[in-house]
Amino acid sequence: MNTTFLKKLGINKIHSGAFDGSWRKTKGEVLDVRSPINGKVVGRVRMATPKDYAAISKKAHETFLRWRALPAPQRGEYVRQIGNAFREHKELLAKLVTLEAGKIVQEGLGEVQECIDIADFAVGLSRQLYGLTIQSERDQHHMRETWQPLGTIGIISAFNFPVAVWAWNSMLALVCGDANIWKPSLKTPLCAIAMTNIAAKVLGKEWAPLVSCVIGPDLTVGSALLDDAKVPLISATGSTRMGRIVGPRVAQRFGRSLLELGGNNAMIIMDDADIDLAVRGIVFGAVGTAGQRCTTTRRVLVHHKIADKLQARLIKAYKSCKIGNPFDKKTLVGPLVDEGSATAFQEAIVKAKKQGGKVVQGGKRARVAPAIKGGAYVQPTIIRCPKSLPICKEETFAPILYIIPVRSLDQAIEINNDVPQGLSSSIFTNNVRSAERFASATGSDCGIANINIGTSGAEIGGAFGGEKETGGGRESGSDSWKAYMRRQTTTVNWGTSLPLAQGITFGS
Ligand code: UN1
Repeated sequence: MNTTFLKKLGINKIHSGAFDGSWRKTKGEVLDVRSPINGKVVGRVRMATPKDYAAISKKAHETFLRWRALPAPQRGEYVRQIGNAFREHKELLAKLVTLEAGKIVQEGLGEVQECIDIADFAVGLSRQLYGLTIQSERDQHHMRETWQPLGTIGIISAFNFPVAVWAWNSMLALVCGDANIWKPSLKTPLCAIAMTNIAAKVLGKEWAPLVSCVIGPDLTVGSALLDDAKVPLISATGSTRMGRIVGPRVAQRFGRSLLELGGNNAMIIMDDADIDLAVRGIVFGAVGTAGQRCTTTRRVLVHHKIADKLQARLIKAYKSCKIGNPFDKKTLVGPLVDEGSATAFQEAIVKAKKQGGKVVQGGKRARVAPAIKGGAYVQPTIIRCPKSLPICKEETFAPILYIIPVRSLDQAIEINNDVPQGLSSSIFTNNVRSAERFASATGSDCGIANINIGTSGAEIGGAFGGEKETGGGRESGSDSWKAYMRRQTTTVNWGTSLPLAQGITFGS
């Protein structure tokens, strides 16, 4: 595979794993970075140590102290230029996402577009960041609520969105007046190096430590980040298992965490649904990114009257999905990230069968061209279940779809909600009552409840995240920016006396 383009993104043969304005001379172990496409090493990173981390944190904090004083629209101007730099590098970055995360080219481009979009969104926000004015009970007084910069934000990101999730967090954090330290997945450090280089170049020497980056082992460098009292917010995306460690650990020091963890997303297909739309929505949601999105469609809850028909349509559509090299324009399904994921895929299928599920499509490792044999390619799989089985409540990060027939909307909503996770959900129906019921207080309990579109592929303008074991955090659009700031209440007395609240008289 041709990797000469890495040079254009400033990635060296053995790259340093610690950035605090410039790439430090790290002393940690060397990490081999493998492409999921063929399992071959495409880069090397000399990882950071806790000592590197300490230096980075200090510099980020010092830079934050100056950055927070800059008017927010001036901060936004830097972010505007960073967004433009992402635009200029869109193709190259997408290529890197494909190489390192194994996404097909279209999805790689889409991911970089998310970075551009959130930068644009953040620029607009930089002239807003609205607070409130509040009536005071005291004469010649008024109250206001303002939003102030928070500090250095720790960003922990997963392999499956190796550039966008950082951008969601860091572009908002920058306009909010914060610095950030990025700890990317050890499976996709090259994407982090490239993004850091692009943003740092725009920020220049004075501000580059705002986009610090640390690539190192979870147990040493990750722990240092979690325990760092100078990092008031940790925004972590990844597994529920990871979130269970991050949440309590950060809370222990009264830090905040913004968690975006696993999903187990269902699509409800009613008997009045537009089946053509539903099939397209399911295929993109379940097969796209080889089933490795936190928003991937994992369950189809279909009205029993149309279950067989829908299943037949899906099988037909699945058979036409080309599996293979994600650089090949015809490919729709690239590799899983590594062998471990392929093993989890196979184990889930064995379990599902034992529990009464029937594999009606796929179920095996996929046969691919010899040149990419080293990758973990699997067949997108459909398992028909007589009812919701225990395995249907688990998130397996692979393209496995459970089809579960339901008798009514009530039952569909009940099964939709009867899982530990609560990220995304959707309904396909042409009945406005069913649609609105699904997205009401008595409907889906997820952070995302879509109508006549799939569970994945959210736009950046909405708040993104979910409930229960998904972690409760919201990032990206809407008012998610508030997580990156501290709220301040100010009461102003513009009169000549000092009345106390609650009518208290104190002394004379
Ligand atoms: C993730 O998988 O962590 O809605 C994020 C989507 C994407 C983001 C997924 N915009 O599928």
